[in-house]
Amino acid sequence: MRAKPSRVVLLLAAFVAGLGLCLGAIFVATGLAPGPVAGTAAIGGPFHLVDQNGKPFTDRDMQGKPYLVFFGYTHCPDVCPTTLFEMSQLFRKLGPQADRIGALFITVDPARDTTAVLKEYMTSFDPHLRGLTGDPKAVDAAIRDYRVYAKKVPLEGGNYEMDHTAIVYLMDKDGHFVAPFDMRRSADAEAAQLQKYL
Ligand SMILES: [Cu+2]
Repeated sequence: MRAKPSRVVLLLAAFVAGLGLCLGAIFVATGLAPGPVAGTAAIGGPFHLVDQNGKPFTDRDMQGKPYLVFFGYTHCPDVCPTTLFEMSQLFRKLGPQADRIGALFITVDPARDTTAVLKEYMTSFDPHLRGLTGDPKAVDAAIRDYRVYAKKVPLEGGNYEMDHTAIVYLMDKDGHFVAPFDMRRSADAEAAQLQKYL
């Protein structure tokens, strides 16, 4: 285990800066303050992936449910397992409402994260959490559409880690990006926010 909080903070800062630039561009282009639709349209979108059971899974499968999206990879030493563990606590807190809310873990490492690897990995977490992988091109498209940063970092011995954006995205029932979802709160506070989007 090797902690890299500074890296995560940097990635978060890069994302926020990118979002700021993006909103700024919209502001300049339209001459209007960005509204909720104009400002959020650039994050997320249709995707065509495969879940941990090998079934095709697209954004349409989430229609009618608010959902969380988190990008990562199963070999991640710290950030991913921690985030998925916290998400599992949140889903336990939601009780029966958890069935009306989704959570997607999309791999940034489809070469290693096959459906079989994801299936085994996801057994460690709440069953409402769904692991998604797929054709590398389809995964790349999702990474791009969510403006995720993901980069291979070679390790000694031929292995590698992935540096990646560690943001949890909150999407509404229509699949529109709402805001980054703050996982540093209590599960109660997180659940209260999600319930507003049911
Ligand atoms: Cu990770």
